[in-house]
Amino acid sequence: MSSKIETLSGYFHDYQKSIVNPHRFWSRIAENSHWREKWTKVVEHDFKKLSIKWFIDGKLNITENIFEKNLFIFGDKPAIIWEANDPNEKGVTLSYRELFIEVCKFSNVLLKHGIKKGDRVILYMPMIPEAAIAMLACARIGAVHSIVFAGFSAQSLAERINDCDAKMVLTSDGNYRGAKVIPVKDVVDEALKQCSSVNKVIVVKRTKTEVTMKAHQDLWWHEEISEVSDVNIAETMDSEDLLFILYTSGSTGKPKGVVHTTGGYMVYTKYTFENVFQYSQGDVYWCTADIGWITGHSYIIYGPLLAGATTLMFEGIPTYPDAGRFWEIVDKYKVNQFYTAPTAIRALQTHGIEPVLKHSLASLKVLGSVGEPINEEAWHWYHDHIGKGRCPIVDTWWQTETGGIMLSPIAGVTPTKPAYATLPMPGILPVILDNDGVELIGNSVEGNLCIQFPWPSMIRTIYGDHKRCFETYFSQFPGYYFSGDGVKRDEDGYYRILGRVDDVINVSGHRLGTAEVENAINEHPLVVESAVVGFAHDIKGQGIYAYVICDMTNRSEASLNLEIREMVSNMIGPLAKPDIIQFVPDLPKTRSGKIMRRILRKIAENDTSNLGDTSTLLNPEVVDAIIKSVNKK
Ligand code: 7RM
Repeated sequence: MSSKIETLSGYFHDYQKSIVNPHRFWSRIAENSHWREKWTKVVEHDFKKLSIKWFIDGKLNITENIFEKNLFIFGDKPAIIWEANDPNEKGVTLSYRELFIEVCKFSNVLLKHGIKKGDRVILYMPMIPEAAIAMLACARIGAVHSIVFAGFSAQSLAERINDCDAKMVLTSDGNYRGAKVIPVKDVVDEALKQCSSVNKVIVVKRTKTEVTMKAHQDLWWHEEISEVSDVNIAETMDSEDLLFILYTSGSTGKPKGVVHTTGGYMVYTKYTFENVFQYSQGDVYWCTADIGWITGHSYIIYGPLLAGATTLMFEGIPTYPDAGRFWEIVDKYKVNQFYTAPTAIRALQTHGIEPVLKHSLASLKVLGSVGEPINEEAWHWYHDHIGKGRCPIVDTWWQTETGGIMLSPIAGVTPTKPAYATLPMPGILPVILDNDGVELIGNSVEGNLCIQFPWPSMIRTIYGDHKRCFETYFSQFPGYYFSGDGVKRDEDGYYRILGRVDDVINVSGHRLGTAEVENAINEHPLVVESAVVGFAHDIKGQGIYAYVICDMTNRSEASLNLEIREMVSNMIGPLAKPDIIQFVPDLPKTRSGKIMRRILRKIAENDTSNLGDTSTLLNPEVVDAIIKSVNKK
């Protein structure tokens, strides 16, 4: 059966079928993949005890579905087109056959160093082909990859390594980011001082940055790869065997290791990739995310490669050497589908349309948006100046936990509306609940976005903490998956995401927990207490506003400000640096000792005319003091 949606009535038809009989619907879609042994049952779930299983007893290997299954058809077709940070450096194109050989070789390297099915391997790598090769090699031998975005600090890297007890780390000597070279191997060295589980580090030579190679531990990628066979037989995986762990921030505590398993993730990322972007054979598809985020996993690597697509991978940043770089690349490779984040669009918007007009962009057919709400102004700019009014925009709402796209237009099929993620993908049953858990039926309602029925690529657990998974996503509204986002269903039944309803902030499409940032700030020896909230930021979507109680004796605000920002950068990474630090005498607290963030959010947004009910505050006078200290600035 072809699973391609081609018309709006076809979409409604498939949606209906998927809801009436999900077993039959997903079975038909999964049949398009290659299974070594077929599943005996499509899905079994219990959101109350938290057990979710898809394609039960199915046996497969996801890389066999990328390579062996496709080689006869796509062998010489480009799988990955890689564009370097420096526009003058020659790029690399790997055909499906060439990529397959590299993946087999690196699989053999992993095996040679004792990595077995189920072992965890951390990737802390730049956007280079070796990162894709490493991911796929892990999947091929059944090792569980956990990619840590290479902008995270040594401290964050160490926490993740220790949380999943990783045996190996894959990295590079350095990382090119625009005009900068970041010494990533040094960060790994620093992190490993706190980790005992890792016994091998494999290093790709990328920037020729000087590094120290520790005897019996550190190995060069190019040396390792030259000594192994290019034949590798893929490991047999159960549908529910772990494929990867990806850490993400929540409203409390340390980042959580979101677990995705093999069969369901494969079926869902392929299906959504093909449909949302309406990929046709021969098209060149480009997603600008980093593989350190879920978007990179599902829609640079797995979804596109499972679909036999040509996927472009870009090492650099949108503004290097200038603000026309994205558009230059679109023209250079005749990109047909382009998928990016609103923050990138807004940042480029500030450079005006000159850099855009230098390029034709005639190859573009579909534009995508992901990571945060896209404001109407950015939507129109993207639509008019990049898409020249002829490319549909797919505003795709989903999460690390959902594994794949949940709400989105189907390109060219679903009529779009600025800032709306429009309608659910087939198989997805969104419901809107009020704060008491009552379902809001019908149109023109808003509330908490929950999902009522499981879908193949959903989170299975949090690594090492199943209870936390249940508590975070399935306990607030029993029987549902709770996304943490607010949503509106308008008069046409279209969905618009309103943003997080919890203490997660979204800075340039990157998720951060307010508690995480507070913990980092509190590490400064002079800090007594802090409270962090998000505020509307023109480019980043949300900025970070920190209220800090600090011992200021003999110290200037300016120097403390710098030190605290540095502290956060060291503890988490530069992306978590507060935009504004405000030193305050105290924080507004309820009688039970909880910080009233609602009030702090309003002050950060400069909206102090109506602060709502402050009568439950233990210390209402502090609100005035904080407002005064803002005005003084
Ligand atoms: C894919 C990804 C998830 C959070 C999510 C939302 C926000 C993502 C959209 C969006 C409005 C969108 N995973 N979000 N996509 N908000 N419209 N199209 O970003 O785990 O890193 O973040 O991002 O708040 O809960 S993520």
